[in-house]
Amino acid sequence: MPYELLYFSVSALGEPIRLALTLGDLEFTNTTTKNCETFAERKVALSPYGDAGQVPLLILPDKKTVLCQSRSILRYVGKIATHDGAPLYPTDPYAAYAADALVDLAEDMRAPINATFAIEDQAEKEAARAALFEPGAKIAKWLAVLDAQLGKDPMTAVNIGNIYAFCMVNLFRQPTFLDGIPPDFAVKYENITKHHNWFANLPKVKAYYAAKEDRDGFKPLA
Ligand SMILES: N[C@@H](CCC(=O)N[C@@H](CS)C(=O)NCC(=O)O)C(=O)O
Repeated sequence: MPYELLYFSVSALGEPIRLALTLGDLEFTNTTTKNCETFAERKVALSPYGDAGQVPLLILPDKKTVLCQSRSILRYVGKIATHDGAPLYPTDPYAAYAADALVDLAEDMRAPINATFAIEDQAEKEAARAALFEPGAKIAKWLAVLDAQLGKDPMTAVNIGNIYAFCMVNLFRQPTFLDGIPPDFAVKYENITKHHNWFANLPKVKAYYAAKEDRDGFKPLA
């Protein structure tokens, strides 16, 4: 019986979960607003938080248990999914800490974009987003830290930290559904680029995105 993920068709917070399920060969139904007419109703009915519920939601194969909170779901999947015989969420406490810290760092980098969703004027919104990538600004600051951290990563262990970092950088990489992101923002980060190419070329990752037209930013760089 497959898992079911409820999320929008965009990458964002659902993508690390999709990728973890894929890397772990765990079959899942990818339910989105594009292929499910009752998405909004199901979200409210299924969410442990009721009316306040958000997506992503992961419905377990028993069809009864529903998980919410994207990074908690990712850790759950990481504990049951293995890649090349190793769990995506490491069992060694220090390795688990390092993977968690990478998730949290990538989230620190992503989170400043949230405030821009409320800006109604399109030009103002795009300017606010571009400003986040100016040297020293909120996203650029954490991109530099992420780049330095990835420079210390041997890029051999496939785990939830690497999955989350890969997905959150690529959330901003062109083509992205987020208007206003500077197209070349990632070019200067050598370790992020190296990490991207390592991860995007993992056979299961490469195969997963090869078939997807709307995920060019997740494919190996030319
Ligand atoms: N802390 C939550 C945040 C989830 C969240 O912000 N979900 C947004 C989409 S990215 C959502 O469901 N928006 C629609 C809604 O609130 O109804 C998580 O990490 O899962």
